[in-house]
Amino acid sequence: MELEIGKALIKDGLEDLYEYSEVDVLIAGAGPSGLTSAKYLADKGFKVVVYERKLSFGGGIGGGGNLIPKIVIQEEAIPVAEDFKLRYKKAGQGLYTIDPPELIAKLAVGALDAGAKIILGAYVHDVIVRYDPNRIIGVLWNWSAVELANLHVDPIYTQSKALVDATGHGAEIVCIAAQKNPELNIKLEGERSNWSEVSEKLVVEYTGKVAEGLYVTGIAVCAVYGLPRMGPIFGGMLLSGKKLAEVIEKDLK
Ligand code: 48F
Repeated sequence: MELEIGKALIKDGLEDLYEYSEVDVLIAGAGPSGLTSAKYLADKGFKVVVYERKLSFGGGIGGGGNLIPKIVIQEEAIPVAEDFKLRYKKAGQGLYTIDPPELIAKLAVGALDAGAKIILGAYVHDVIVRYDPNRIIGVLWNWSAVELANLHVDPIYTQSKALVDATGHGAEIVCIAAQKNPELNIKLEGERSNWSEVSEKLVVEYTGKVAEGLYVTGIAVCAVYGLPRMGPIFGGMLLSGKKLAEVIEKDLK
């Protein structure tokens, strides 16, 4: 039986990696913004893969606000919450609370049921770039275990029409693209201090294309465009993920 177990996972696992080495949309990060955009993009018929550095999804959701087991969304995000069949409770002027485990689970189920592929324990290490015209055409990725063990193991490639930075506060992918490729003319402003009301609106407004083939969603938008952060309110993350799916749909169709 052991032989069959090993063969089953090697065959199907490697077949999946082969199948997803070329995609329409590659999303780095399975936090709220990445999972939301994965669902809406897969719903629109795009081939979507999400690479998540950790062995679990949800990003910053699990810790709630200050480890208090609730997160907050605002009225504007209720339609997205409904799309994911989330249960929410009114908690004051235009604000609603959600249990973090429910948000994590239902965002992931939404993305998976729509047809997105999620690969856990894998991180985006670098971008693949072409010039004249300047564009990003994919990534180099590797297993997080390799990164943690500090091993020198070369990463491999995934080709994408659209690469999405949903990596959170550090905007890791946009940083790498900007630092290694001055030709792309990407200027990183750095995240500013908290102003929830303003940030929740601006993060959605600025969600979109950073360079040809490269997009940003979620809190990473703040780091790229010098916007204030917002704390444990997540409506902007959901709305940013949804908006990004619309932007990419327009660009790819
Ligand atoms: O940090 P994260 O939850 O980003 P987000 O979707 O949401 C932000 C909120 O959680 C919160 C906030 C708003 O209220 O301020 O912080 O913008 O999820 C980012 C995910 O990306 C993974 C990381 O492990 C996390 O799960 N990640 C980071 N770098 C990489 C990565 C990488 N290079 N490759 C793959 N995954």
